[in-house]
Amino acid sequence: MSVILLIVEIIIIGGMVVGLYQKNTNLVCKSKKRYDGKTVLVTGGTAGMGLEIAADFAHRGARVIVACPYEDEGLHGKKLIIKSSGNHNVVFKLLDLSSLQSIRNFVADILKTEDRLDILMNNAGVGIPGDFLTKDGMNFIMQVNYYGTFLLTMLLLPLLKKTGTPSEPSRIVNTSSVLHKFGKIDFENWNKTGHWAKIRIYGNSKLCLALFTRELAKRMKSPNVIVNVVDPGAVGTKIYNSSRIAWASFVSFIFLILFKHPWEGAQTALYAATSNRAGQFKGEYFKNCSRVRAGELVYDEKLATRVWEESVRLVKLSDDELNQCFSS
Ligand SMILES: NC(=O)c1ccc[n+]([C@@H]2O[C@H](COP(=O)([O-])OP(=O)(O)OC[C@H]3O[C@@H](n4cnc5c(N)ncnc54)[C@H](OP(=O)(O)O)[C@@H]3O)[C@@H](O)[C@H]2O)c1
Ligand SMILES: *[C@@H]1O[C@H](CO)[C@@H](O)[C@H](O)[C@H]1NC(C)=O
Ligand SMILES: *[C@@H]1O[C@H](CO)[C@@H](O)[C@H](O)[C@H]1NC(C)=O
Ligand SMILES: *[C@@H]1O[C@H](CO)[C@@H](O)[C@H](O)[C@H]1NC(C)=O
Ligand SMILES: CC(=O)N[C@H]1CO[C@H](CO)[C@@H](O)[C@@H]1O
Repeated sequence: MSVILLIVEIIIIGGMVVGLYQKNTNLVCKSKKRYDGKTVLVTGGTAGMGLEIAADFAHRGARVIVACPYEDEGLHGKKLIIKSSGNHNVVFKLLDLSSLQSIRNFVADILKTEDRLDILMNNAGVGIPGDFLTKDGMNFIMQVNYYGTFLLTMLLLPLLKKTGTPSEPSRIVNTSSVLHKFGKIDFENWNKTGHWAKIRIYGNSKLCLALFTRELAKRMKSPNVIVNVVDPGAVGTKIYNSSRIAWASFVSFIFLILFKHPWEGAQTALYAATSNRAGQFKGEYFKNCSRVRAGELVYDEKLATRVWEESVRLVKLSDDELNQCFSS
């Protein structure tokens, strides 16, 4: 018992130190770029950092689409964004990244209603709510944080490519985490349940995201789309409360107070999406509004290619769909 208490204390004190340091030295996005007449999609733009990112783009005049799996939460988020920005061009659409079918339905709907997509903010993600299989037979955390985001990105690429131009490329921003450094790629076991500690699954999913960002940047010959990945740092959101452990609520309460505010956490993603400087990079990793080096595994090109191939197979992307992503 006392060992557990000690661990809890270490987590809390460690969290306080890291959180306070990051919060007090957090850089903010300085770009004032306007997005009138442009369209931005923020997955999970209904809570936490996503809500801040969506509201920021609404302020900048964009048409903003937010997407999450719960109607009530989505409509509530939409209302908050309209209220804070005064921009009424905000749309909510249902999207459950833990279901391949839901992603396909969502994209079909987007292609019907939207004639352009300038920015895709892959923000949605879960913490460690549980270790179980989805109805697609994949590990839930991996599917929401990685496979789902992968499929969504690939299906939207043709529209992003059509919208972007060489002088004003469309942009994709993926959200990883420092925990990708503890991730491992193990193809035999990567969609299994009961095999990993849950925090490891989260790390694996974020490592895959970072690897994919590099691989996609490499494969993307078109100058019309650029892709990067960000680490927001330690941010006080409900993501820390998704575990059903008894003290998670308490720990998450501490984190809410000590970690960055979601607005602060959103700054690096906004930087990667809007700044001219970030727009010069492809497949890179950003933190604290600066380009930094990710974990070593992220630069393993062979691994990235293998992860790419396995992912294409797992999410059942057809050859035809793949061709549409990369044909010019
Ligand atoms: N907070 C941190 O310290 C931290 C650190 C590193 C990286 N990150 C990453 O930052 C991103 C944003 O996290 P956050 O801290 O802002 O978390 P959050 O407050 O929990 O927000 C997560 C968002 O994702 C949505 N979402 C969850 N499951 C989904 C699904 N199956 N399909 C579609 N959308 C779904 C949520 O919608 P609902 O609310 O409707 O469920 C919510 O809008 C995540 O990718 C996270 O991994 C966070
Ligand atoms: C963020 O960047 C600033 C300026 O380079 C630096 O002073 C600060 O220590 C950085 N903060 C973190 C958490 O890395
Ligand atoms: C974002 O990650 C997804 C996988 O989740 C991947 O398909 C896509 O290539 C990545 N996009 C960028 C811009 O890195
Ligand atoms: C965490 O989640 C639990 C259960 O959903 C909720 O009762 C509690 O208020 C939440 N705590 C925080 C700090 O958000
Ligand atoms: C449902 C599903 O795709 N399951 C896969 C999980 O991963 C193993 C190993 O790669 C595959 O063989 C399964 O098909």
